[in-house]
Amino acid sequence: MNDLDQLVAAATADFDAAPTPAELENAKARFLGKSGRVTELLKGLAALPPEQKKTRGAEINQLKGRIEAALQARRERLADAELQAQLQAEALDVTLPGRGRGTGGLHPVSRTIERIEAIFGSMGFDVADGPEIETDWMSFTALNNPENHPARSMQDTFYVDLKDEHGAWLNLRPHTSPMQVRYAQAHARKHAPAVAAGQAMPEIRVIAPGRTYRVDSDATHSPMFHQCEGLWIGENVSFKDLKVVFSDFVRQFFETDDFDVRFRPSFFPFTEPSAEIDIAFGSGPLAGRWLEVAGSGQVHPNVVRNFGLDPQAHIGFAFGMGPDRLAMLRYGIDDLRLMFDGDLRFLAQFR
Ligand code: 2NL
Repeated sequence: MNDLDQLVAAATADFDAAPTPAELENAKARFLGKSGRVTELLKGLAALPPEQKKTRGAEINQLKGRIEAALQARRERLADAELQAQLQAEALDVTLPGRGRGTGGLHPVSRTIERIEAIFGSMGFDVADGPEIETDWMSFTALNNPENHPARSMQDTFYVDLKDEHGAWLNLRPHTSPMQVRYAQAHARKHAPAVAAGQAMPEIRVIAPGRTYRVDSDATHSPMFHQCEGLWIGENVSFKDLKVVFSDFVRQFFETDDFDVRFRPSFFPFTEPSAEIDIAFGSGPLAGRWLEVAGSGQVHPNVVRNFGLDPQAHIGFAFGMGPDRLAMLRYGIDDLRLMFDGDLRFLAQFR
């Protein structure tokens, strides 16, 4: 091995020992840099006689080429190693199961209202909608509430700091009845020409579910709660129809035939006669206890008149129930406040 071969071997060893690209560049400088060993050899040419210069020069250039090739080979190996290390570090196991995405769900009260709508829908009932801020006439007067009835008081009803065109304060509807009044009025207007021409008016069959507001707050009362009222008006709609419709609703809602229904005399200004509807299951965790599930009655003639209809020709019943309480009974929830706290530990159970 001559001195030039030794130099190539030394450079190759030096390059191969460099662990990083930066250290490889330092090693390169030691051989190919301004005062590197190959550069020193080239400087040495000047001292040689002209006949040796040519061959020695060619040898040194060849040596330089071999060292550069060794350098390039090491560079490529280092770059390759770096790429491999990076791929290793960023490795993804595409076979791992995903973390999944959180799924939401309908609130138990929304689910209950959807069930009520579906069941009454199957019995031909339409679904009414309407404003939550109401006039005094819609919330109280139309429903036969006397002018001095306590329900109208600031203690019982939330008022809005705005007056209607008659100078009466607007209120947050204390029940969903105003939606039915609006629905019945629109129905009466729509069919008035046909009725005037002696034709029969199509029956009114509607339910009105939605948010309602009363000044009341404890374990069993929330200032915002839900109601679902129902109204069926025709030429000959009786309490018997109410009993059939409501019993069928209970059967479908609770998915059981094993219950009794009882109508207990009561009083509401908007119905006469009036009754509370109680049910008692024959089996299950609530078996044997009478549970009050709705208020009901034959719509008062004054209210039928306020619909824009003749109480001599149109008769029917109405009922009102609380989806919040129905949801509690169906799902076995014991505190109303859980319904409106928005606690995900509670809500996630209904996904
Ligand atoms: C209750 C009482 C009831 C009604 C609601 C009603 C609506 C119109 C006309 C006549 Cl537009 N009545 N609704 C009737 C009787 C009882 O609900 O305790 N609800 C939870």
